[in-house]
Amino acid sequence: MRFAIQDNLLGQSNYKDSFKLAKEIGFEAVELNFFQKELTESHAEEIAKAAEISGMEIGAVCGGYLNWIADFDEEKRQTAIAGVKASLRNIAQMGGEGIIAPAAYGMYARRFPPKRPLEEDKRILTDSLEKIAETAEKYGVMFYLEPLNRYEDHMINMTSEAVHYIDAVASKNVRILGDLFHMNLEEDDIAETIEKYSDYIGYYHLADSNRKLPGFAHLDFKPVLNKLKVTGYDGTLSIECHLRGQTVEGISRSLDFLHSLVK
Ligand code: LER
Ligand code: MN
Repeated sequence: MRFAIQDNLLGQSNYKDSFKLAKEIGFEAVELNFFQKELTESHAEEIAKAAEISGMEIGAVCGGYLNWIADFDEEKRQTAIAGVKASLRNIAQMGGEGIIAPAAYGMYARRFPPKRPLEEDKRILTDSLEKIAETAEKYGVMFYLEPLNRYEDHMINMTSEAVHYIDAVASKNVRILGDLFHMNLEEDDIAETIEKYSDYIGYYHLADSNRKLPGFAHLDFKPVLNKLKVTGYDGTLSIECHLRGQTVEGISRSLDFLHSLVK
């Protein structure tokens, strides 16, 4: 397994400095945060150059497209699919791992009267994923479907709910992303989920219980990292969190904490 961090947490103004700093701290890869932002060819060139100069690996891109792949609005959904496809091509060119996307984000809450029948939700999302899978396979990059907690996404909150789509799409280039912050809110037992769905989960986001740096709050990382170790997880574990005033020193302490648990 390799540890990564999202570039925006490093507080630098360009990719070259971000990658250099991530390397100095001890990360093996950097994940790019492109939340609701398209990743263009020129971004890809700049990122590839920064990776080459710094000797840093490129993780996945979180975002890289506009709207949501299960958007209620058909035109917006098509824009999201086209954006994901274009970014997948650029990501392949820059040597990145793939793209990360939830089904939907902040669109609707299950407390409201149904906006789209569940069966229609499923049909729409499966259709988006099938189209995306084709492109991911063509370019040899990954698409990671990310369950989010109930306050952010009304469609997929638990790993078990995402499994249905991975089976339906049946592509080796489509897998689930397990985000510990969301898992901590939604799963009964994170370690058990990791084991049960080890063939489905291909990437992790790391954050503590309050979505701050791992090791700074009360999520018990020991059984989680131990389970990843014993199940032979060999993918990326990428820090995606908010900072509470911590800078390089805090990030460094967090990485040391994570390393100490997988020794
Ligand atoms: C949003 O809460 C999140 O976890 C991101 O990784 C969205 O893809
Ligand atoms: Mn996440």
